[in-house]
Amino acid sequence: KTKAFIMDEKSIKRALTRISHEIIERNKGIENLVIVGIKSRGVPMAKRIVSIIKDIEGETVPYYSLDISMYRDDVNNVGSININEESEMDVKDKVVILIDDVLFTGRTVRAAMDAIIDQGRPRKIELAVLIDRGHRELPIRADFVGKNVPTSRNERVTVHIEELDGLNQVLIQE
Ligand code: 3GP
Ligand code: 5GP
Ligand code: MG
Repeated sequence: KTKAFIMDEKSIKRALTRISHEIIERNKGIENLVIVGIKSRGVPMAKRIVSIIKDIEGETVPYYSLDISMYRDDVNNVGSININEESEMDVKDKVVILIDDVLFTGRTVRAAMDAIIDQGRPRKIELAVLIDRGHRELPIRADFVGKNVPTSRNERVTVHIEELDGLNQVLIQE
């Protein structure tokens, strides 16, 4: 059951544009930046951010996809990191920007940081999320947030991204 509409296509676009500007500003440019999208919906978001950064800075930042669904501490530890771009992630001495749709307990991000650090020692890791819904179980926070959405634990934030779902919107459901 839908409880509230949180973002439409335009507000998602504005949020990703703002986040792209903030990433560039915070890092004083795009030198040594690497963008990593986390599993399904973080991946098209990462691609959009790369494309917005290209429009602003004129260069394509290297980007990768990370599937940590089997890497979490609360799911069984079968399988491993799946990096589905052609090359290995080159993160050594880079500033890695992790991108995900929803930040909740923080366990996904913790697993993602583990996976990345296994590939090499980044100079810094920063986190960008479209929605922060609260309820952290680890000392993790996002550097760039599209929208803070207070939720109760049993609610679900549904994120629809055009590339996967055919439309762009964020809703709260229970
Ligand atoms: P995503 O992989 O595109 O991010 O976590 C797997 C999928 O389940 C996520 O899609 C997310 O959209 C959806 N999901 C919805 N509510 C929850 C939730 O409370 N926890 C988790 N882990 N996933 C949720
Ligand atoms: P965490 O690991 O922080 O608990 O959850 C983050 C991951 O789980 C994100 O990748 C996200 O896809 C998914 N997730 C957790 N809660 C929600 C939610 O309410 N809505 C959606 N769409 N995804 C969620
Ligand atoms: Mg996600």
